[in-house]
Amino acid sequence: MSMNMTGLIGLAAIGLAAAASGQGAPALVFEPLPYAYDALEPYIDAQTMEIHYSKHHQAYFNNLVKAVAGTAMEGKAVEALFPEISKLPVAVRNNGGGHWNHTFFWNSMAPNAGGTPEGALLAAIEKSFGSFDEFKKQFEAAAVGRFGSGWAWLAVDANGSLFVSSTPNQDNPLMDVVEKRGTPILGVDVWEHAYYLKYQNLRASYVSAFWNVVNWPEVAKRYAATQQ
Ligand code: MN3
Repeated sequence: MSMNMTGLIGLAAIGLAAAASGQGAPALVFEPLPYAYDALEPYIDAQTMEIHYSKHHQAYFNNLVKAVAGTAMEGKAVEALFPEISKLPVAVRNNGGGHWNHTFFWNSMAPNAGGTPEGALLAAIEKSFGSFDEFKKQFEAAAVGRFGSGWAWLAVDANGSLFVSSTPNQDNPLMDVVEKRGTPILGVDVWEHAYYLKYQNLRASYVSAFWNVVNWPEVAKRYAATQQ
């Protein structure tokens, strides 16, 4: 009985992956959260994590799968769509951004993290911003100053230099619709759904707490990948 159930679930999962890609290769994957819902307590509370991941992110993913089904976009990695997102349906921009940004965000954080970056990443931050503290100030200002819903980013431009920016809604620096394009290496979600249960209207307190969960080794890996 349990083997049959497992087999059925496995088949259903393969069917979904095939339907999403159109080629049998799972181009769109709703990855498991890389830690438990309560792993980032007390900075990000378990209830917020659970709703954010299992309701908000899941909905972006489901709507993205629907938006690309039966089109030439099916089977493509979502980030492959961003350089020409201005020409694609708004549902792909919003839900493709929503899916990619959240996957990126979950992996930007880790339990027992925070502290300061090291090595080449720290050197690049100091070169572009003067100091780590000055970078934090600019990143917080971008996050707190974003009017309405959106994101703040640390990204690498075409010359390999770091910059801070913010984008509205589910846009990100990989898209051809943003003011300054680049490859993001850190991002923070400043939609109210990311912090309202714990911080209410105090977005600045949430952003300031975010530093305690930043996964700097992962950010450093992303930075190194842009320098090759
Ligand atoms: Mn969100």
